[in-house]
Amino acid sequence: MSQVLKIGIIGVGVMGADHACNLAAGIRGAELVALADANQEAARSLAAEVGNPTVFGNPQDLIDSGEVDAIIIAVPDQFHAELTLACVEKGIPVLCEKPLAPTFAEGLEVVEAVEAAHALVTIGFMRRFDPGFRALKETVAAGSVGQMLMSQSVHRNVEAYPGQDSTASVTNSAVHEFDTLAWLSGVEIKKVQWAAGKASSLISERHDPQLLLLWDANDVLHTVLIQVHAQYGYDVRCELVCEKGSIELPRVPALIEERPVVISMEGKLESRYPADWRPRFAAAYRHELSAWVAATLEGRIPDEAATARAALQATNVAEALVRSMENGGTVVAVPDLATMIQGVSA
Ligand code: ISE
Repeated sequence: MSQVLKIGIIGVGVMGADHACNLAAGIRGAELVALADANQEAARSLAAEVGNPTVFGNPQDLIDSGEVDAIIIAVPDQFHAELTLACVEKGIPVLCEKPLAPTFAEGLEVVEAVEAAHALVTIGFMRRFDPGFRALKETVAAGSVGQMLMSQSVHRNVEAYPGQDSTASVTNSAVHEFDTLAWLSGVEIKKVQWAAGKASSLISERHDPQLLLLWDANDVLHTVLIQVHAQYGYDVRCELVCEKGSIELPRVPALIEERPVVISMEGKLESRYPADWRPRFAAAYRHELSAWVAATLEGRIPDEAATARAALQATNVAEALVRSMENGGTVVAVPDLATMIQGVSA
């Protein structure tokens, strides 16, 4: 592979455009050479902003073009598996947006293909590259706060994506927490329970908010409040309750790049919430891209990144929670991933 990684992006929606702008602004060792999207108008208009890469109307044409060394997949969740498989078949390294797939069955097929081919597939759980989440992990690992006993997370979006139901809050949004909590604690989630009470009257297609309970292999209880139609702003919180202290992320307003200060004036404390995840995780997305480009040039995936297998485990946890939801909130054991992977390939 050349010393410059020629990158193609499939999908020019919110995340495809974000990655394209980051690459165009300059990621060492990377060159954005192609975009693909059925929406040619959107693809051409993005291309004009990011250095005029070649525009393809069909993802497979980009994959077959021979013009790219690596591909970023940033399309709706239901197309992640098939496009990742198409890249694996061609031996093209991939950074695919999370989740690996909306269902375990689709994700399992990808993991088996990836592992059989020793393919370079990274899943974009970008919080692993966020300075705040990394500091949480490093602080726990340093040991002075003692063992982790519990954690409480909050994940809020301004408005739910239209046309989705309650399960999408778990499989598309809270799936971040399932990856993050396993990564932070170093062990897998073993048991889950879904709970909910009064729902917002502002949205009828799904139950919002929801409370998710997760027990890990050390019996640490993790709670996640997921609210995807919260109206006021994008808000992600995480507190780790440990034996000798507690560690938490600073409140979002202090972190976002567009307004990294809190103003006290005229008897008020003033700050702003971002409208979505891009400003909140801007640094994480840039670090993720830089690490992915550098590692891909060396023929590996970044050390901290989510592998296809780790991403499948997040979807495995999500499916257990959906089962709990469908059964009125029973406690559900998370099936053992290694057994299921062996079970299918045996
Ligand atoms: C969205 O798809 C993302 O990945 C965001 O990071 C997440 O916070 C949001 O809930 C998802 O819908």
